[in-house]
Amino acid sequence: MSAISRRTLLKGSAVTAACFSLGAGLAARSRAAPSPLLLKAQFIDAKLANDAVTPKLMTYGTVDAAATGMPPVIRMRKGETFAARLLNGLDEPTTIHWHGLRIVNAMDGVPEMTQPYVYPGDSFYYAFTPPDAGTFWYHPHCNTLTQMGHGLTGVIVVEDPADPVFDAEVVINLRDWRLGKDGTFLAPFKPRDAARGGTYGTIRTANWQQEPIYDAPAGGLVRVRLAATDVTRIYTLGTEGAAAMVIALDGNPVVMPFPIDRLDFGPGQRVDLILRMPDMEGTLVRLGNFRGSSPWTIATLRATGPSLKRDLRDVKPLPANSVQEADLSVAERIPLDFTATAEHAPAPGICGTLGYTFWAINKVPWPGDTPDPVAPLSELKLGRSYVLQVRNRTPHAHPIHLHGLSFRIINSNKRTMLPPPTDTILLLPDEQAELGLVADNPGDWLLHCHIIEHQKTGMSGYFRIA
Ligand SMILES: [Cu+2]
Repeated sequence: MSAISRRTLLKGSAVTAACFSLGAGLAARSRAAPSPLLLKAQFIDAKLANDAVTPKLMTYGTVDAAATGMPPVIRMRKGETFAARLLNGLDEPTTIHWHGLRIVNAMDGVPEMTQPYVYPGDSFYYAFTPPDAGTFWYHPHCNTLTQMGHGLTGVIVVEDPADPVFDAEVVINLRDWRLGKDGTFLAPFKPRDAARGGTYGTIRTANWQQEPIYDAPAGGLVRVRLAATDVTRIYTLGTEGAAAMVIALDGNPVVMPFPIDRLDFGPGQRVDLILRMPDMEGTLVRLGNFRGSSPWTIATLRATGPSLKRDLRDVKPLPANSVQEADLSVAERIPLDFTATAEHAPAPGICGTLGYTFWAINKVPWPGDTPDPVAPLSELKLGRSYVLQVRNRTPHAHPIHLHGLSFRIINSNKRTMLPPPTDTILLLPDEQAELGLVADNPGDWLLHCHIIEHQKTGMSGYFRIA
């Protein structure tokens, strides 16, 4: 496999070509009305494991028969308008949510809340301006356990012209699949597991491949962008064979890059690393998951060519995104308790219910993506500061994601090091934390666990900002 250098990416991908055309020639005109990237949600057959072909995977975009079939890595520019047309080639309604992007509510992709369902054969036009650079991702917000579980998760890279330049970049879409031995999909979940940590896949992949190998220049500095797009799995990331520093978490640069050692990140979260390749050609660097008792390889980087002899200290810091800091002296406190709840069946919804209720926020289980949503968790005043007092009263970790806003973890009974602003906190068992935010984006914004079984069996709600 060839090196995925920045140059190659810019030249090689159809997606980038589409994005790139925005900046070329008719710059002034296309800035106002960029030609949309076509994202066709569709079925394909592809090989994910050994010899078995999996029929009816779901993906986005133009599928290149020679490629894996994975949804494209979408490249955007910070502060520049991006546009895409979702065309629904599936046999059920869908939408696209742009995870982590602080964009206008009408583009957030939550059916019944921010937009209508996009029915089979119909289109929806998305256009927005990403305010932050970093690593993000996209997925449906409709019948998500099936649609995401069957393939509809893609990575977004938002570039900043002021980003430091690396010798290579590797983008990794990290996820599992629940497949039987014949390659066909198993039931998406087991109720018994949904009421615990979630149901795991049977096949683990990086970029829809098992343990892929990527070439990178020997002695070079590689930016590795990882997005955990799985519906269940929490990863403990580590590297072997090279020095690596964490430079950004969930899209935002860390103030002081730190050696990775072992880093937990859950569904919905992203990690950006800078890795210094070994000098000797052919040397392998392993990115692994070290969670649990038997670590396994996510992907391998192979040093190629003569050493570039770079130094990790050569890298300039990433430019910060401008996220407003909450004024803690006046911030209103909002308690949010995440709990298990007594089981009962929710009302069926067009966008899929799992038929169970296991979880709740402030004792209220979300009834599912129904046309009659429950009241907001809280109504926030536009521009005001708030502190969410989150308490995990369960023995399981929950990656809690807030749409449309970034928040900062102010304190926690389970952490010594606090990350940069984020859209997703991996709330640890029995963790109590305070999250500061400024309600600077009007609209209805979901807050939910990104273990999709938890989300779909009650651990969901929303804030209204006006
Ligand atoms: Cu959860």
